[in-house]
Amino acid sequence: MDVSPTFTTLTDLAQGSSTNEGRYETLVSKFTDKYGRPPTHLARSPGRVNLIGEHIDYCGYGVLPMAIEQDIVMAFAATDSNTISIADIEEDKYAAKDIDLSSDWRNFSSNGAVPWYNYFLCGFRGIIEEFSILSPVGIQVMMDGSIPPSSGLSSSSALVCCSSIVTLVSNSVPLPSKTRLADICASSERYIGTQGGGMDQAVSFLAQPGRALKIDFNPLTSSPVTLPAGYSFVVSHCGESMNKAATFSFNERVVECRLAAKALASLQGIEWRNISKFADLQNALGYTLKQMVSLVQDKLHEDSYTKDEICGILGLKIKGDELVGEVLSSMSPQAQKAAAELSRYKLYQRALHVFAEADRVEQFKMIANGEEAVEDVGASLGELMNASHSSCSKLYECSCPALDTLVSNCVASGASGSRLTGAGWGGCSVSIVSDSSLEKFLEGLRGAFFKGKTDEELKTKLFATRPGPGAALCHLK
Ligand code: ADP
Ligand code: NG1
Ligand code: MG
Repeated sequence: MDVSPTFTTLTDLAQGSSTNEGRYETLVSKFTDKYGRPPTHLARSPGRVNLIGEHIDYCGYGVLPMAIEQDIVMAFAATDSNTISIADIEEDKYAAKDIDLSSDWRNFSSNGAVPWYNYFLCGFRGIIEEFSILSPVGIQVMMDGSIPPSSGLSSSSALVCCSSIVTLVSNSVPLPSKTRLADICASSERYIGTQGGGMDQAVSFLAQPGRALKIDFNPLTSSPVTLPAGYSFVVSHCGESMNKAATFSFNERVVECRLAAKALASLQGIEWRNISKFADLQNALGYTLKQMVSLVQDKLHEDSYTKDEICGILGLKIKGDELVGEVLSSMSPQAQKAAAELSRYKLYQRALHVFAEADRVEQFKMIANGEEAVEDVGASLGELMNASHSSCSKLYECSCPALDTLVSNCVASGASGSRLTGAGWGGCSVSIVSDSSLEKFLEGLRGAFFKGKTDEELKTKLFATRPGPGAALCHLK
């Protein structure tokens, strides 16, 4: 199955989105001004809001996101040069770049700040390696993004996914299935340095208008989830943002989860070298998620673990400093560096969050799809979202004071539930709000958390969202 839908007119490409009027025409004309000829195609990939299931995709557990209408769009054309020329319509923020394909462009290492075009190169590299394209053509690209960056709405993966379509089409490779593309992009985004899961790329390709998705991994599958009638999902921004690839926090959490899975395996008499993720361990034990929660409470202690203590649990007769090289050598250099610089690891708290959160995802799906009867669907989903936020904030420590304040404000303003969405440490919350409370909810936030903000500023900081369509390609005549 191709990336679908594919379109031949800009009007069709803009379907399902209220924010795109004139946007594609502007992008085409900016491309033409810069490169002296019109683009041959446009590609788009949406961002997403994750309704529940945070920091568990890379542990092997299912998540429940939906695509939003905000997206990354690229106008592009292949060239017979040996250069990728990439520009963004916000050129002051994202300076244009020419990448010589005969140079060492695969060297992604960066000290701190990550150049924005490296995300394009992730998608590009993923495709040329997967399809063994030995002499990739040059490409001219003009890009426009409407997803608030570094805010948990997955602007990075939208960029990587869009780049993969651009690379395929420019090199005349037939579009593979959406699940294959999602898998390729999940792997290739790791070139940026973060050891993420596959949620963002999967939903960007597989999204269905009007439906959230329950996405499972190994192998990648998705099934639609019905959202309750009479409720809206509202995204709001706490005012702080964080680039996950420029900081250690994201990789530190992945490392703690890997170490906790191996430590628990060893404590249960299972060969820890065969266990990478919590889901591997659960499969090996044949336990339910609730039994996994009890296992964590019984076997791990709340005090953080030193490297020496973990070596002892794993039966390794090495110095603590050698733990990372011995146990985490398959992780990215950036993740290994994050692991090495941590002196203590919170195994109990991270493990408890993951197993309980995975269980909340299952409950959310069953309640939303009417497979489990409850008195008040919106209230029950809201409770699960509140519990998820509390766990993210207290056990996983991936919130921040501004985000905690925003989430409390959302609940105080009448949301049935609210939680951070995406990786966290800043960025957005998502709230479930009954239609009868929506006006009061928006008023409450405008009058308190967002006091003093203009309507224009609020457009990207407070908006209701509906499940939108996935990635698309438009052939321009
Ligand atoms: P997110 O939660 O949005 O996925 P990440 O930290 O993973 O945040 O990635 C954000 C990065 O993606 C930005 O720092 C920037 O490099 C890149 N990016 C996002 N949107 C754009 C855009 N419109 N133009 C150029 N680069 C972008
Ligand atoms: P964001 O916040 O969009 O960068 C990241 C990961 C997801 C997932 C969430 C937390 C990537 C590309 N994305 O998302 O896989 O782990 O955090 O649930 O690594
Ligand atoms: Mg991201």
